[in-house]
Amino acid sequence: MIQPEPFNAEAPRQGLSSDITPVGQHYVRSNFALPAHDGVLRIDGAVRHTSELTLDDLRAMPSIQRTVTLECAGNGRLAQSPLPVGEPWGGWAVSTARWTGTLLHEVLRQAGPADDAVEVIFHGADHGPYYQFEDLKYARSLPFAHTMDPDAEILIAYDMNDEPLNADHGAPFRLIVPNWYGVASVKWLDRIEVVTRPYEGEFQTGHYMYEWADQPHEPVTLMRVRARITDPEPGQNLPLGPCRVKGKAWSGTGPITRVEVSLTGEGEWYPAHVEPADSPYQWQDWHFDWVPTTVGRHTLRARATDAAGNVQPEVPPWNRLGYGNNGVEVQFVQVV
Ligand SMILES: Nc1nc2c(c(=O)[nH]1)N[C@H]1C(S)=C(S)[C@@H](COP(=O)(O)O)O[C@H]1N2
Ligand SMILES: [Mo]
Repeated sequence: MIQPEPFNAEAPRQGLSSDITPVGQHYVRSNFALPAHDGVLRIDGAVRHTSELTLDDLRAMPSIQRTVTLECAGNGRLAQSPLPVGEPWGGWAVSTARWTGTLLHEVLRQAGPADDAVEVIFHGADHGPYYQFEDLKYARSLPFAHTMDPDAEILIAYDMNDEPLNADHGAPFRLIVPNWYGVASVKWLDRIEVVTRPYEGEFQTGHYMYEWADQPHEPVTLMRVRARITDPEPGQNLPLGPCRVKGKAWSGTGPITRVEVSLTGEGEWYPAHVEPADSPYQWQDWHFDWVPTTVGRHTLRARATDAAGNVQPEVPPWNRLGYGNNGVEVQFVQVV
């Protein structure tokens, strides 16, 4: 657990052992205390028809179900050096759930967005003190074209793993934005506001920004390609003989096409077996059969490549708030 109030927790190791993370094991990232939500979703701003939808209204619309891996942009912050500011996430702020909901673009189309719309702001009901702000509400925007793209399959979700969304994950409804870091998937959604100017709120331009040393700052968007070793555990004792190294890999820019494993620091990489994706937005299993021939300490590294050609770097560029750390992990095991 990162902190009890507001509750923030990584997934336990078992949360990455199957395709779907059980609800009680899914990581939780909440910036503020659990909010009261009046059960109404307002759709307003630059639209022809302002409307108010309830959970029943959303459930009455056509529903779709998508399995989506969410990762916090701060996942892996602890492994960056020097240590950036922010919650000390290790490497388990990533999980996968089956989400059921209404397609965002259909809800927006019914509202009749203005021709000069440029972005859509998603407001959460949660709020509280935040750095220099006495009482800030959680809100993030997406480019208008992305929200209206049927292929983006952005959901207003109300069920998680076939159960009604619980309080920690955003009841009664939340946004789910496939391929993007979790920050875009606004929980406790209570207002969808179409705007004709770029949104400049704190969660858009202050936090959840890559503050590069030598390039203009930019908001975090798509999840970066990454592999995790889930078995064996770090420091685990293994008997001499065949061993299956297992893990998960995911990316916001296309399916994983390759995972390689290295057994020394010298950079000889061997191909792992990668399972095809069951669906486009979910992590993939990989494994590597290894036969250690000497007792003692051995190192393991895993490196993923995605369909867009992105490869995990050894050391990703450092940024002040420590986002998007997809550096190759090093772990050791003891062969005894
Ligand atoms: N309203 C609201 N939505 C939010 C947040 C929040 O603090 N408030 N946190 C975001 C972040 S940073 C992440 S990583 C995901 C986490 O979703 P989860 O808690 O369901 O895993 O929710 C996002 N949506
Ligand atoms: Mo996050």
